[in-house]
Amino acid sequence: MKRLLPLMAGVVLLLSACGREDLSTLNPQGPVAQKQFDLMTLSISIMALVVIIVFAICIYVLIRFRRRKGDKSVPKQVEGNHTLEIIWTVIPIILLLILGVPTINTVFGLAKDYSKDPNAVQVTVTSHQYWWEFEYPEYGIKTAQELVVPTGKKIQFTLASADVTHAFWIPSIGGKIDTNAGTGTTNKLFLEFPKEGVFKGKCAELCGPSHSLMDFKAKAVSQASFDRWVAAMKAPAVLPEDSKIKDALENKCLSCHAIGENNAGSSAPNLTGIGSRQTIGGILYNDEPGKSVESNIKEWVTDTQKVKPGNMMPNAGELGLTQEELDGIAKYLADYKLDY
Ligand SMILES: [Cu+2]
Repeated sequence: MKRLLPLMAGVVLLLSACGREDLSTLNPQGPVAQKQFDLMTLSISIMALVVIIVFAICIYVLIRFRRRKGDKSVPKQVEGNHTLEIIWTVIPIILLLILGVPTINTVFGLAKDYSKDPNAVQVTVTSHQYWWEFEYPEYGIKTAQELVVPTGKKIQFTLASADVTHAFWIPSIGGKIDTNAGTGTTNKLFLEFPKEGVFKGKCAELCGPSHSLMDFKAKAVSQASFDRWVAAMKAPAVLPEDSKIKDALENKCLSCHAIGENNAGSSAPNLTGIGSRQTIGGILYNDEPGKSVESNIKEWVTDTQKVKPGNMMPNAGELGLTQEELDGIAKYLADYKLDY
């Protein structure tokens, strides 16, 4: 037992999702996740009840009717019993109804489409290897890796993929749903965030070598804060004062990335307000000891393949960025914060 303790402690840590944000479906933080959790609880309870009763009867029969020493007689042969047959047909039907009615109700309830609801916030999600793009068509803004949503509203997602199939999942809020590739079709999902906070999202469909690193954040804020964020996102970007850094940024970054109102490039994550994001690349935390937005941007750009193997971003060498340019761009981006 003593030897098993460390192993069990490890398993508990593993199962309790030891990251900083809750990545557990077992601790729902919104009504969608709550309904999914309730369904799980209901079906596991019913199944557990059936297992316990069946095993109890089995064990009882094995012991009570076992062949005793010296007993060579053939037991009474019984075939067919109407009462028993009715019982073991009716009980499963009742159990299936108890399981089926709420399941169908919830599944259809959660498939509701709020695309036309004027009170819902519309978000178009495009998944890429290995990052997430969030577009708010009503506001004309695009962001990446950090989804910002107001609390207390329905958030209607319309999802598709730019390359291979991924799946959008915020375990403690709800989901998941595939983002399909190449079919021209979109999937829909609505979620609700009753509480302010940061919730971790994951890609839930094996999509390549950095699949497990394809994290994102969902940041739920008050309506007033959300409105300030939208305004800040729409405000014109102030480009670096130093013309050398500005040129490097424009020529080497903005051909793929967009910043502020500069929407020239959009094949890579939108960088507007990247200085206020919690992570760089969705996985390098800016608030860890010894780390900062600036150091993480440098770490990322210096060797993008080391951070996220298989991703599409060229590294500093391939981009022909000098150390001075990299330092200047990292500092500029780190200072590019949004107030909201
Ligand atoms: Cu994936």
